[in-house]
Amino acid sequence: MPPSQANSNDGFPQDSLLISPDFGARERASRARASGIVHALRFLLCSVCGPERMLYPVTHPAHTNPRPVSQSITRHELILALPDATAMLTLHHLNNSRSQRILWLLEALETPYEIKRYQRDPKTMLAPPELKAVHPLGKSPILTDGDLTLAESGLIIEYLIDRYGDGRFAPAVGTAAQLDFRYWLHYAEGSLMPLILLKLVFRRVAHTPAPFFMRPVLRKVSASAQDGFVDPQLALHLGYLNTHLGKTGWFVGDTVTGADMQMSFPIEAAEARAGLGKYPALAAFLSRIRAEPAYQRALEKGGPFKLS
Ligand SMILES: N[C@@H](CCC(=O)N[C@@H](CS)C(=O)NCC(=O)O)C(=O)O
Repeated sequence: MPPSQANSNDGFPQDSLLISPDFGARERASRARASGIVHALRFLLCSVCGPERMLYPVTHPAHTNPRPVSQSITRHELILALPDATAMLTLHHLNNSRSQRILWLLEALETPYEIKRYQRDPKTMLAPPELKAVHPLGKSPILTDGDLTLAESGLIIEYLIDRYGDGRFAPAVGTAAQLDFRYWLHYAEGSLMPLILLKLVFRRVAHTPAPFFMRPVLRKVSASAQDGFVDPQLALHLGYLNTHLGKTGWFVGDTVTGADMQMSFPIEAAEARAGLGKYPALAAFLSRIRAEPAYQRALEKGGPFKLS
């Protein structure tokens, strides 16, 4: 039998298109060698530059302090190189809004800031037009820091922690926990909030003022959207969060981080719009964060906070 057709111990012909166990072992060994070399190089780099630089070979955008594209710098350096780090932080705060989570972080950081307040239109619940002068979408929160104007709460949390955190409220850069941390920053607005918003919208649809003959139709549309999609999806997500929080009580690690601040708003909104009776770890999370001194100071600063 030609060697190319000889069977391996596991019965795979050696010339098979299937990858034989032997091939897998060779490939793993070669990957391990390559990764060993990469680790050794990283170690050398690390001892010269520090661990953050090792893990973030990013290019620097062309602004105040341009560097050659090939030169690696840390995310922290990027943040510190942003223009005008000395100006006062201003939070553009809308009542009863996601901005409350940023107030909590600012209070926890104990860094000086000022609040500019905006009130929702009591009928439409929309922000007043003045907020559009700060950012074209006119949504809150918006943070200004010197020449910088930042929108999106997840970004604002990352920015504040990177620039003013001194290592607090987020896991170290380059660790797996930091990926978890960023996961929750994205998840809160990307996955959970859309469902909670749908819940609010379909609840309202049922009570929209309409001619009497339309009302049963609206109620039917509302009920079938909630029963057929929104409620089962919410149950899926809230169950997932309940299991996760059941472990340490916090979203990342065993202490409060910016991830808890970001997740606080959708969980407060879920309590108001769907109830947390079936999710004891979520209810316990709310009690835990409400006991945090910085959270309480943020409530005093932000004014009444009641989601419906
Ligand atoms: N994804 C954005 C959402 C911002 C947002 O929609 N904010 C709401 C308050 S919770 C708002 O400004 N609503 C008033 C409006 O839309 O006019 C974030 O996380 O910052």
